[in-house]
Amino acid sequence: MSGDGFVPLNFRRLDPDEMVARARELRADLARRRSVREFAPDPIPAGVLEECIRCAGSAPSGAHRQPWTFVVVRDPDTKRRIREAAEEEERKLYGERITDEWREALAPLGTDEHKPFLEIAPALIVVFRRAYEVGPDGAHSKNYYTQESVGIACGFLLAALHRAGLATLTHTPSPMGFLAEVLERPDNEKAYLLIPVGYPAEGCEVPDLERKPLDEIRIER
Ligand code: IYR
Repeated sequence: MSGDGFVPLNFRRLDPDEMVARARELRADLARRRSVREFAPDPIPAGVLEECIRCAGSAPSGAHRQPWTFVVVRDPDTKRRIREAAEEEERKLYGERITDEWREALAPLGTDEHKPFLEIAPALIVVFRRAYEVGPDGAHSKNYYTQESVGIACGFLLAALHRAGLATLTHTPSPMGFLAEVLERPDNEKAYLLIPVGYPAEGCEVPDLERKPLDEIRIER
């Protein structure tokens, strides 16, 4: 079917051996990705984040509404304000709101209310979910499956940043309402994920975690 807003699909079949080899290569590369909480302050080479955000923007989305905005924060003063607001929320979380069960679950990660990486990382990518759109006349139009769409886009983004040689953290200070305030985002944008990005600090260590083997995550029918 051509015309009517349709174009031919750009697709080529691969040899079976090449299919497995490509899948294995990506798997081995992504297996090395780890969430990092200690960053070096070195700046990110020009153009890298832009290409990675284009990659995120290629994700599928409900009714192709592309319901995402990626705010790149490199300004030290803005990073400081984000750190201060995040630490204020996290102090309440670790001090009062956290349950014993949650505290135990987090213990192996060694996290606490101190978030110096929010200032040290050369960039923070703050991902916003566009719950709806606002037309020029102020009328609201619906977006669809925004949680799923933005989640998939974040997956693309994390994979792209890793492939480009950068370390990331998926950080979810809770509640995250302060991010829309600090970054002066409109009411239709809801903070979804805060991703510090950069090079890992010299000597950076990460928790000794294992991934579930295939036979625990895959079922064939
Ligand atoms: N947002 C807090 C707590 C936290 C929660 C989960 I679930 C984690 O996997 C890691 C941390 C913090 O960032 O410290």
